[in-house]
Amino acid sequence: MLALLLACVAIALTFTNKSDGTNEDYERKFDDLEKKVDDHEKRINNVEPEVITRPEVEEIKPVDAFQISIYGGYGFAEKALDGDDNTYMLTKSHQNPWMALNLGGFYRSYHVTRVVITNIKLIGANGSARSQNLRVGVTNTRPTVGQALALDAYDLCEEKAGQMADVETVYCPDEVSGRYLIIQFQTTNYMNLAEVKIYGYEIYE
Ligand SMILES: [Ca+2]
Repeated sequence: MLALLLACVAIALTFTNKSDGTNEDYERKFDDLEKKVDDHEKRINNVEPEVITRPEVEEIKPVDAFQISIYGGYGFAEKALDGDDNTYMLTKSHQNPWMALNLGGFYRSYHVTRVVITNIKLIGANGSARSQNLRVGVTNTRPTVGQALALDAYDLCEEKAGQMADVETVYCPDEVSGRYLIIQFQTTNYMNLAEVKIYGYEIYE
C-alpha cells in the first residue's frame, strides 16, 4: 500500500514538475517573444526621420563684378556693390545691356535664392526709366566684356516686364545655380543700377 502511495506521489511530482517545466518553457519563449517585440518597437521608434537640411541662406559677396561697358570711365560695376544708394554702375547704351557678378571664383557654385536690386535715383525719373524689362539669371559661363549677351545665355531666375521699381526683389527657383549672376535689361539703353544684393548659399559638388 505504502509502495503504491509513494508511486502515486512520485508520478504526481513527476507530472507536476513536467507540467511546470513546460509552462516555464512557454513563459520563457513568451518572454523572449515579448522582448523581441519590444526591441523591434524600440528600433522603429528610434529610427530618426530622414531630414533634408538646406544650408543657411546668407548674403553672397561677389568676388568681382563687370559689365558690357563702362560709361565715362567712372560707372564701374563695383559701385553697385558698395552699399551706397548714391553711387551707381553705368554702361554705355547697348541693346540688352548686362552686368555680371562673379559669386565665388573658379571652384565655387551658388544657388541664388533672391536678388534685391536698387534702381538709380540720382538722375531722377529719366534714369529710373532706363531700367526696362529686367531679367536676372545664373550661369557657369563667364560673359565677355564688350560683347552682347544672348537672352538664352543663362538660366533665367525671373523676368519682370515694364519699368523696374525703385527696389526690385527677384527670386530664383531651386534648380537654378551657377557661378555668375547676370542682370540684364531687355531694351536698348544705358544700364545704371545703384545697388545689388544677392542672397543664397554655396553648393558643394
Ligand atoms: Ca552703390
